[in-house]
Amino acid sequence: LVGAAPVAAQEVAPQPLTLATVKTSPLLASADMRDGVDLSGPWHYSIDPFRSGLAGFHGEVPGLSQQRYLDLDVGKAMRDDNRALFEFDLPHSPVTTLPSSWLTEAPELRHYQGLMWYQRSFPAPAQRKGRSFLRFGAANYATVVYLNGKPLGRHEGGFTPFAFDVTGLLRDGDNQITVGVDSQATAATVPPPVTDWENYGGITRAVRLISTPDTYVDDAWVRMTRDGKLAVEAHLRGPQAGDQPLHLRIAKLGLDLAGRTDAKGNWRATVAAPRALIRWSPERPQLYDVTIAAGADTWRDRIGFRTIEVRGTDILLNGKPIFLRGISLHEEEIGTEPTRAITQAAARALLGEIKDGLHGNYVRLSHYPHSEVMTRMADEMGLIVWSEVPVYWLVAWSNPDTLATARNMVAENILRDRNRASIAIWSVANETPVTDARNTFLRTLVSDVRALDDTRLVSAALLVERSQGPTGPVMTMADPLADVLDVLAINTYNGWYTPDRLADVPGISWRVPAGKPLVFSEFGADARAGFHDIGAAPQKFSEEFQADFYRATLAMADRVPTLRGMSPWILKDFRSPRRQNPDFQQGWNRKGLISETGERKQAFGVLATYYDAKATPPA
Ligand code: GCB
Repeated sequence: LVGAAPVAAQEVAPQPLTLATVKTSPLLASADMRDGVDLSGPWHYSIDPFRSGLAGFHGEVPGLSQQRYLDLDVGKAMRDDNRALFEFDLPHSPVTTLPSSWLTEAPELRHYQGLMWYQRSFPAPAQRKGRSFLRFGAANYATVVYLNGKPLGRHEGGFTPFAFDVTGLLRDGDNQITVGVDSQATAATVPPPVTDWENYGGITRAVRLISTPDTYVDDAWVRMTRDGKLAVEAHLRGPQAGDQPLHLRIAKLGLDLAGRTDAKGNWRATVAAPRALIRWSPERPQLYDVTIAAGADTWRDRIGFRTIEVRGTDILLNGKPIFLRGISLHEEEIGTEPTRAITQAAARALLGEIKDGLHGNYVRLSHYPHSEVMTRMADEMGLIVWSEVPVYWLVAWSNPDTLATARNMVAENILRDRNRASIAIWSVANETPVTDARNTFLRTLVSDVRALDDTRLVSAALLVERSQGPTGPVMTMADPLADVLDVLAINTYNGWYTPDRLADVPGISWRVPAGKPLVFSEFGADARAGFHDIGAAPQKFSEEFQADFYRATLAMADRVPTLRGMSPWILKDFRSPRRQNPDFQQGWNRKGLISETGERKQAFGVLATYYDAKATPPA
């Protein structure tokens, strides 16, 4: 067979697809509060390891950026001519339930890194008015989307939302959506190929068909400013966006603020905070129903109001110094076969372990933006959040495409979540060895964060150097990025990855910049739940060793004068292909304080007791 296209009856000249970014695509802030049809449920899927559905028959034009687009409306084409050759017959392919990783359906695909096709059909809502959007909560990692065989565009990044305006493209009755998701990380992606977590390729968050009036509120940010006022910024899109009257209302506070957009559809206003306003805090996570009415559209959200700032070495929440009693968390539900499908129940169970079990007030959502289900749950349950992008270990610092990808991720994450009171810290990176190229890259991200959000703190989890001083080990932070961060953060594993004896850990000295608050963004040790060693010096991987490690590290922490919080590594054992010790790990990183099924290890109690004492200072 020579020169025939495998999928398409017709050949179309190669043409680049539009990349969906915050600049090219609708933002649909607070999209989860909008009317729409949830396309979760059964979808057909088909593996495509050679990416033939995107390339020519002989493999020409690889990669998503320059693909030729093909008529993927295979079902229709088959009906028209059943003699045609179609290698991919999605309507007859196996079915999986989305959102989730493909390994939900096919556990043998756990380590498959490549392209997967998904397809389903759905009826367009009858009597459609206004605009329709297809919005993806997240698909990991690179995505190309077709509606009724026509390409809508592509997206890069596995953890942030993107949307396409499909108003003119829906047809009455059945519509067909086809999605190609490529999970393959490369030297240029964010994160790069080597990480310490499971990649979970797939459509991992909800896909929704969202409807709005013709002119709608595309972006809105309602917040408390650093000086305690309420401020709104809104952006309208559509034919009536310019010079449009609108109202911000918070009924419970009796607030009704009228305004008008400028010629470009933008509105900004600030008012004094109503006296009755109760500020959001972990102890009292007060949220308010907020609306912005603009023409036929009403934008909604539930928002808490608080201030977060740094003064000297203190972190102040609502003007009062706070100690962040936290833990780190991967996006994995509790259970033997997690697939990164975070439901409200899963988020509640995980955050409940932190809030009620550990007496915590803080969570580090590592190492990438978690589902909006999770950040909303943190708002509701009262947990302060560290939110992070997957700029992890060694990304291609000198590659301008990689920088562009990371910058867009930062923007997508912030624009999705800047109405969440729980989020206090935006982090731009995790454990990135210092080089000039890395410093330039990360400084760009820090200034992007500040331009998008001047009400929160900026941080990054940094590395430190260990040396031997006259009285014991010395840990030194010598990272020029520290100058541009509000909160310094350090990952430290003395006694686990270092030769230190646990008995010496409390005596370790710390040399960190003196004028800023410091948090330990990580520390931890592996333990297999149920493995005990009650000897005088317990061995690694035992619950006793992990508990001793926590005791020693907490004693060390108590001696660091600028320490203002911590998020040890990690709440729950999580899947990692790097962790193959056959006796203890079996594919899991065992640094959890609970096992994958939720069993609490001894160290859980050690941290819970420590946090309880911090939460209730002696009278
Ligand atoms: C780290 C990384 C984290 C790893 C952890 C570990 O420093 O930030 O992603 O999982 O150590 O367990 O080694």
